[in-house]
Amino acid sequence: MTRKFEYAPAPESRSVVDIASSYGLFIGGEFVDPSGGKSFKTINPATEEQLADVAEADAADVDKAVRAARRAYERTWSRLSGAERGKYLFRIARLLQERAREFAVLETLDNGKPIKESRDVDIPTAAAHFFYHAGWADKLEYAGLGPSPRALGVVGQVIPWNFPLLMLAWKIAPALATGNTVVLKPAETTPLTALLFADVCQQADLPAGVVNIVTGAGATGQALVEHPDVDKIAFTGSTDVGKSIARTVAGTRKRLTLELGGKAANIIFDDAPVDQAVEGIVNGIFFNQGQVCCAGSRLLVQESVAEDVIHRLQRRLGTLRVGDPMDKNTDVGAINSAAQLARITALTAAGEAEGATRWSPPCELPEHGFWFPPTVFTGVAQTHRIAQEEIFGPVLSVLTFRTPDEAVAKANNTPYGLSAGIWSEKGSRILAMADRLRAGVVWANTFNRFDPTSPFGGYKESGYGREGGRHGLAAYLDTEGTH
Ligand code: TAP
Repeated sequence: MTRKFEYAPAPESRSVVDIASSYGLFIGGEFVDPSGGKSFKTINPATEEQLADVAEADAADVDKAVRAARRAYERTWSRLSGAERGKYLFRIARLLQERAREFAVLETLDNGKPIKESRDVDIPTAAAHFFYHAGWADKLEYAGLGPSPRALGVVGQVIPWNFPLLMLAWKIAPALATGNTVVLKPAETTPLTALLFADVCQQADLPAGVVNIVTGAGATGQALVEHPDVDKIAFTGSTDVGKSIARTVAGTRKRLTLELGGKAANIIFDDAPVDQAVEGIVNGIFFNQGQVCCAGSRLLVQESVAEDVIHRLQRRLGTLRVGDPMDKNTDVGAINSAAQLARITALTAAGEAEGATRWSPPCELPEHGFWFPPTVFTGVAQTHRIAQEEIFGPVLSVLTFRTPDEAVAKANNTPYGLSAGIWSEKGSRILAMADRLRAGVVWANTFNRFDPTSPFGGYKESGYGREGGRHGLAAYLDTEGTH
């Protein structure tokens, strides 16, 4: 049985996505039932309505998927030339483009993010990752990673719910381009676009077993991490789970890359173009409801302009439209799950209890679903939990500074080191600051820009390894002949 969900008010621009009432696991090129017969519900977080029943993979299913990936690696994928692998990646990229509206609607229904973000950012950037990596597939010996870099074999990949298809693309595109086969576990709350991607793999005639999708909760991810025949684990998610995976993998032959949390500083100097900076602050923290590992969740603003910047920011926040993610005018959509909403609520309560001042623009939140208003905390001290811990929600903590030295010290004063933003008219100041910030990505006079050519990844507790660009290829290759 399938139900139809409609998107876009104008009949001529209507696009429709079919959602099956239940989904199996994608193993060896086909959808199969889970061995334990178990399933879980995925819901629309904006309405709490059930979208579908999804198979829950146990250790036996994960084993089956790893075997399928191993077979595909040995019999097919490792025997193809780079140019032939590239053709499949190009085909997948084109199919993602052709089916972009279907993917965008499904992503928004399953995740709660505004349709204009899935449509303009998530899906096009996912397709761009496949195009970019398709281009590398037959040029790996020119990537500066040694004369004949080799694939690692079978890769286990575990991804979070905040950019479901985009995180899948960040993982699968480089793995396939470099000649590996994949078993991927999407997040429990957002499995649907990964399953639609499985359909795209079939449509592209990708050889069976090259991509396998095992849906389930944390235990499914753990079974994948523990499987002895996996050559590499690539994980994106929380720092706590990342640490436990690192412990599990320690002492085994598995390679590991980790993309974990962040607490980015968005630094505004007194010579910054203020209106542009305010837009950058809004995009930095309210894009995807702030559920972004590199979100600009700490605003560091120079004291002499702080009052003006905060005033303009508050005025701008009053114009944000919070509500139905399927409405293309919506700026802030739903929080992905009840659990995430509870975490945001608890941390913001801690912010008030520790003495920071809380502010939100007047906005009516829908009755059903998981919602949190855009929120700004002023009077934040560096020791406050809202200045140290990742909230992963539409919540901005404002701190001030007087000198560049103070800005650097405050920006670097968290356990994380994923990203940062600098707003200033002076190029020399931007370069000097970028040098001193312990962040894997530093944006200048912009924020939350993503491009497949550009490596992304963290320092400190934000993880290790890079995704994207030439550096991202290294994570999937044996460049020293040691594997
Ligand atoms: P996690 O709870 O860490 O979940 C991430 C993925 O790991 C999910 O698929 C999850 O399954 C699975 N998982 C949970 N426990 C596991 C275990 N013991 N072994 C193996 N896999 C396990 O994070 P989340 O709540 O989904 O995502 C939010 C966090 O991810 C934030 O902290 C955010 O900063 C981080 N994040 C980082 C980045 C980058 S690029 N650095 C990007 C996005 C998100 P379930 O879905 O069933 O829990």
